[in-house]
Amino acid sequence: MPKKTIQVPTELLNALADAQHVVVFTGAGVSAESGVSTFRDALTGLWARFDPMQLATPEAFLADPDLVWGWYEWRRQLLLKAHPNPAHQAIVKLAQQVPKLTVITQNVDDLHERAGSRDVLHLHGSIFNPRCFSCAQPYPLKQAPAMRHEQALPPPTCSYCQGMIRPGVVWFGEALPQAEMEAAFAAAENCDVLLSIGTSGVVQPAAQIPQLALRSGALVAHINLEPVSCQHARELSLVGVAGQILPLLVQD
Ligand code: BJW
Ligand code: ZN
Repeated sequence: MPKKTIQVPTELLNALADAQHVVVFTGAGVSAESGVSTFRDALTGLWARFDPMQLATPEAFLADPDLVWGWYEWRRQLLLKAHPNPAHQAIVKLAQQVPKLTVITQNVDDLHERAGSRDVLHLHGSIFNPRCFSCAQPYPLKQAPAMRHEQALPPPTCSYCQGMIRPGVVWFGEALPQAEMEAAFAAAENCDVLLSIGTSGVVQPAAQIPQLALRSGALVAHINLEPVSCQHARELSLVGVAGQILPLLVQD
């Protein structure tokens, strides 16, 4: 299929050229072209096949730890095989072309880091940093048996308190990590341009970040497969895949 021609608004290119501080705020869509499933896309999203309330809450983990741990182990193994895509790479390049760039992600993968981004603020934790459910002691991941599909797997046990090891992600009803949250909100309030990439913008409190940037006078550009409704004069929607649009925002 021929690639769609995308016109980047001059207003955005000019704002990026003049910006002192750019914030890149990402969601699952930025990793979609790496083969990582999003959550809410109608046919391919994880929540089309799995019930978030049975997998992504502390109550679900306590009710069926093997189901939840096995599901996350399966996703972790898929992520180990994935590679950063042109969107992750363009963000690294953009960081070299502006005085300051902060990456804030809702993703639990490490594809920004593997592309070369530094000091990424992970609002929803990391699938690679499990910890004890009882005493929060970090757990060094060991190689698990290879999985070809999702399957139940008992979680390992904490060597300090014998508690169950849980995935290091933020589940529904849990607080976001405070330091990351404060740094992310401060960056949004102090940036000139915010790029909101591949997020449905429905999960709180992360969804407030573009709004905060707008209220602080920044230009906000949404980059998404779907048009994003823009209520503000300094808000733009660029429709298309992130891996095609992001490279158009950086110089070769
Ligand atoms: C592309 C593309 C391409 C595709 N290019 N674009 C009412 C009821 C119950 C709860 C609540 C409620 N109202 C508010 C809440 C709270 C809740 C919440 O917001 N729920 C809403 C869903 C209703 N929030 C919380 O519970 C948070 N905690 C909290 O509020 O705590 C309060 C508290 C304070 C103090 C003490 C204690 C508590 C925590 C939220 C945690 C979210 N966790 C998850 C799972 C992480 C672990 C895991 O990976 O399994 O995080 S949910 C899931 O959604 C994941 C994501 O990070 C997050 C956001 O999703 P994202 O990234 O936007 O993905 P999608 O799939 O939604 O969108 C992808 C987009 O990309 C789409 O728009 C596509 O079009 C686009 N796209 N391909 C460009 N190639
Ligand atoms: Zn423990």
